[in-house]
Amino acid sequence: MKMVFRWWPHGDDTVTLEQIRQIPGVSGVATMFSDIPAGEVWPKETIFALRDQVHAAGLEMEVIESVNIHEDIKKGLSSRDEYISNYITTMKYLHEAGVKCICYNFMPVMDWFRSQLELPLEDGSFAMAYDHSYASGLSLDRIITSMMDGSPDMTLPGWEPERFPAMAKDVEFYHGISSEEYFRNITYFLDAVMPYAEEYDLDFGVHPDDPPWPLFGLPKVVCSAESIRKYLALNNSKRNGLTLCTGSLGANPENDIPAMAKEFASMGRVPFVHLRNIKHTSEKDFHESAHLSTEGDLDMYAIVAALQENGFDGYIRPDHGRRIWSEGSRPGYGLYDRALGACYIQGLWEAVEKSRR
Ligand code: DNO
Repeated sequence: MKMVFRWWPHGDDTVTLEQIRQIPGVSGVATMFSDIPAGEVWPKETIFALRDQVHAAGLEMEVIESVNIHEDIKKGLSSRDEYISNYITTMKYLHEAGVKCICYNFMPVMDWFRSQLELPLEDGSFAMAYDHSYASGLSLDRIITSMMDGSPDMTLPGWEPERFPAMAKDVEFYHGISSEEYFRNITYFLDAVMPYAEEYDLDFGVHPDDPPWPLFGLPKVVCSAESIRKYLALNNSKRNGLTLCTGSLGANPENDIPAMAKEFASMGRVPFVHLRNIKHTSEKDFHESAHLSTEGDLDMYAIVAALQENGFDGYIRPDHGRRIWSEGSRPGYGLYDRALGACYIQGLWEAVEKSRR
């Protein structure tokens, strides 16, 4: 297992590489270029310059989160071939720079969604929250402003402002296509890309839908054990894997996360894990919590044990943290609470390892 930490380059993060280097046990970053629009080739020199910067700070750059998929690929338009070809060129350059794992998602139009970015908790910290009746009643304009309100200075991952003008039209487009057709578009992409993932030694981890149920009338892709099985079977390459995001999948109390960790890790199809905890306030309402099992509804020990006992040998990163100690940062991506999470997860990992001897 390698512990990594999500980080944005080019001044788009309040956290520095030097700070990340001082978190015990963290070997590298999961990073991306948020300033390059989806569909464009990532220039080789830009990738290499970033790799050198990360290495100079004493860290590795083996995980990319994310190389985003252009909407035309998701929609299955004829222009997709060019975007897929660009994607493959980016994969080649990433491989040449030593990257081993690509996290991506196939959520139509938008990435993860929260109804509140700064819910005050009893202990004086702030966490991101989701209220289902509020979210399901939102208009698209309101969706965008609600995600932007709490993040005035930085783009939220998956919510890059240049995408906003097309969002309303895109949502409408998906209302007109069936889930079968959407899955055919995914298969087309995977069939084109997986042979290169093998050639370039790159593990792909699709990120689950967050929240893991239908919202805004958009097709849902990866939200339950059954849908993960379906996704992995779309292309049988071992490189076609899952980013096991415990907080995304765990938002549905019916999802048994330790069982999922066991099933998919034992298949060798989990290259990357996002570990975080959440606390339900009702079946579909929740807020994010500190990583500890005692702070949320997920049994983090059971998840770590299931991963380790089933041969997981990939990357783990602490996922969203709360805002604590008055830190200003990207929502969910401050230094402090994620650093506490990284240490806690490593404590669990060591405990499981020693108890198995
Ligand atoms: C949210 C993240 C996601 C994730 C993408 C992967 O904080 O976990 O934005 O990076 O879905 O493509």
